[in-house]
Amino acid sequence: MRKILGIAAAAFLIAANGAQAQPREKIIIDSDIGDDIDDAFALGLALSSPEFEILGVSASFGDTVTRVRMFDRMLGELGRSDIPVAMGTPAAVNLNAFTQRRYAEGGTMAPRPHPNAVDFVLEQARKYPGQVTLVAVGPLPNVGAMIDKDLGAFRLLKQVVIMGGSIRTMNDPLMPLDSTANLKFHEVARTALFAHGSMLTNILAGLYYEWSAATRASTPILYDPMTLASLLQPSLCPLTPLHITLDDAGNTKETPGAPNAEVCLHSDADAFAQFYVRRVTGP
Ligand SMILES: [Ca+2]
Repeated sequence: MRKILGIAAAAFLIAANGAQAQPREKIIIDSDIGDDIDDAFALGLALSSPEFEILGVSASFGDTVTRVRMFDRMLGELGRSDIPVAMGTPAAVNLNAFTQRRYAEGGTMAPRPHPNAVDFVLEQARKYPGQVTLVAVGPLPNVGAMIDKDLGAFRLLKQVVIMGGSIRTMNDPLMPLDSTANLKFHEVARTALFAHGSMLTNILAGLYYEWSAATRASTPILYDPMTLASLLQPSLCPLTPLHITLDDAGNTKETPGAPNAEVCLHSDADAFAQFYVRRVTGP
């Protein structure tokens, strides 16, 4: 169930109307990095985008211990150990294979503290009220825990951009109309990216081959980077205002009412792939 769904907090709607010039967008990426390959590609896009000030990243869902190791190694190898790495509560349940475990466990980075993910995000929201965009590209136990812990602080976020949910699914939440399922990263784009030869593209290439060996797949689908790309270039994934509610089974439903979310219903795969390669290989 993969789909981009941007949920705007009330504070975001007010801030958007104000449209004040901001030099850089403060973001935090909450991610299940290490399972599918697209989280690493999302981090790569964020690190390649001067429009973003990355306040931190946080590991969510399942084996968060190994996820923070992967974050530490990637950020360390890229000279960005200044970016805090927060850790969500580890859970024994992880339905997905950790396909990039060898890389994650192979780092030799010096140990550093990992703040609690929930506390870290809420602290940043309080510190920069109305300025922080939370980008959630994995399952949402961290986000749920933030809401449970301090809804008032959570509402201080500027917006929450989520890769998740399903809309107009014909009563089958496991087979959604997926606005990002077409984002296949084909060989031409991969070759252009991996031939670039920077530290970042070399890391992404290595992760890709590890993921490919583990999954026996060759064409990744870059769901997660679209969350960031949609912030950088909104035309790649135009947003439709909808009123969204959750039913008791956790399904997102389009219901009558004033819009409370902006939802990407369609995306342009070729334009996205070109944008991604251009951005990550750019100056
Ligand atoms: Ca993910």
